[in-house]
Amino acid sequence: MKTKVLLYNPKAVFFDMPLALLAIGSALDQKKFEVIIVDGRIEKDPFKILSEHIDDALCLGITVLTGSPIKDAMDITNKTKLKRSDLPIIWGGWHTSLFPEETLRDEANIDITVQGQGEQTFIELVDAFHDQQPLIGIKGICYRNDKNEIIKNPPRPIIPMDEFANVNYGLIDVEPYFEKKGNRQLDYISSTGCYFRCSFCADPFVYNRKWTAISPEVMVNKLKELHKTYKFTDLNLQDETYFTYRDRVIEISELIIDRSLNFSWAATMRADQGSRMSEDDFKTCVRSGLRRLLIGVESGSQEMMDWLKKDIKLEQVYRCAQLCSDLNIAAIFPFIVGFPDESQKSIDETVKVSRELNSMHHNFTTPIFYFKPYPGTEITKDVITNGYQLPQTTKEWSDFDYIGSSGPWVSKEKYEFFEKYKFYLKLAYSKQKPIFKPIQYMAKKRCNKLNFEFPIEMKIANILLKNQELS
Ligand code: B12
Ligand code: SF4
Repeated sequence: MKTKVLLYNPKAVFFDMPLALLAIGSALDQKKFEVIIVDGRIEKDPFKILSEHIDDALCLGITVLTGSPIKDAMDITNKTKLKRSDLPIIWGGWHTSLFPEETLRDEANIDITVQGQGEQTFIELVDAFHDQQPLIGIKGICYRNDKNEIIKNPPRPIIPMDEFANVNYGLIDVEPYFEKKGNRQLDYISSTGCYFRCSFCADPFVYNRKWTAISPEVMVNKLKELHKTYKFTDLNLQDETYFTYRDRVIEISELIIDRSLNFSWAATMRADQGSRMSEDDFKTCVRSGLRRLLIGVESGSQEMMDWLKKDIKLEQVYRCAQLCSDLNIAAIFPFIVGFPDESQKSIDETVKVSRELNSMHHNFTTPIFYFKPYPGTEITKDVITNGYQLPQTTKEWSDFDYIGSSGPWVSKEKYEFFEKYKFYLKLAYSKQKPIFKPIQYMAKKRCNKLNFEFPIEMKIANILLKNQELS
């Protein structure tokens, strides 16, 4: 009889496959353990499903991002403990990588937190529970000892991804994800970590600027198998920086072409990496199915980019944009505004560059986010020194909402300006039906003059969208 291991993905927006749980669940010895993944985003009553297994499970592992997913993770944790107080509950993922001890300090029902890459750590934890061994030597965890003291074990150095077992998508039913996404898009992760040092990003803290990836041959063999089994039409590469090594990306693309694997794919690219690739390299990617890139710009001001330690030049962004436009590759160029003490000049430059990029191709978008201090980043340390108070407890972190809102550094006027600008920018340069051409023409004029007075089109769109929601 196999021993049951329960895994839970909290409720969240969007329906990306639970790659973290697939990774740690697949790493376990499948002959010894029965891995049960429950996804709060897919199931109507996830706790009901978990309840059916709690009595004879070995442990429950939950993956946790900072923000609202903590609420649901806490709810499931507390309900599980009520049902079975001796079941070890482990939280892993980005939040507990950034707050290892604090999470245990605040929440008595969580027994262990995991930091960084989780596969090997989870193998060792599950074996320790199974064999009733102590947790003392397990790297990359934080736990309570017999005296109820919180102990933080040494970190676990990143392990090459090729050393782990293949990810077993059979641990989930992929069809509900395809259905929710509206297409047969498979999420996949081919690398972990990032070598860079952007000061607004948590990655350098969690992975210590290390990077590891699945080698091309192994990856494409796996993709071939997955393609045959799931007949996906699009591959969503969730890597932080898929284009870290040009040679690896080209080898993967050539293998996809050689094996006649017929699907499109999307990935994240840094502009410096892209600008070092030749046009032929881009063409090879397109022939292998590349349909969309996400290229973080963050700011239209080179000075601001340098302050963010982005290590990218604006010319590199434009070179990538030109190649994408020429080769008909869709592109998303995200920006951030509202950094502490950001000058009007920097904001103006972001407006200018986002408009220019948007106008280069109807399939280019430039989402503009407001800066919010993410835990663990260098800028966050600065804003704390200058008096900003971050949430203090796990409960407060669960109320911290990144999406849509801005920090105190954005005035009401600026916020309103950007909300209007974003609306008109999208309208001005995206593909529109002929009937909307006159409105599109007006939107372009507004964006060129930055005149958003009497935003009648925006009001009508809001009314229409509201009505749509109600129906
Ligand atoms: C898919 C994704 C999402 C999905 C959520 C997926 C889900 N499962 O719920 C969606 C689209 C909803 C999302 C939203 C957001 N995301 Co997001 N997202 C990602 C992305 C691109 C991939 C995550 C993934 O699957 N990785 C692959 C797996 C294998 O890696 P992993 O999750 O790190 O898991 C490993 C370890 O962490 C550990 N582990 C993880 N869980 C567990 C659990 C246990 C029990 C154990 C033992 C180990 C363990 O082991 C795993 C294998 O090594 C990452 C970037 C990245 N490449 O990781 C960003 C990332 C996680 N997102 C991030 C952010 C900032 C956001 C947003 C705030 C973005 C925004 N501005 O809108 C929002 C809001 C999040 C929220 N609060 O709701 C940050 C993390 C911030 C944080 N502190 O949590 C990341 C790292 C991007 C970044 N560099 O800034 N995101
Ligand atoms: S923003 Fe991207 S490139 Fe910069 S450190 Fe984070 S993951 Fe790396």
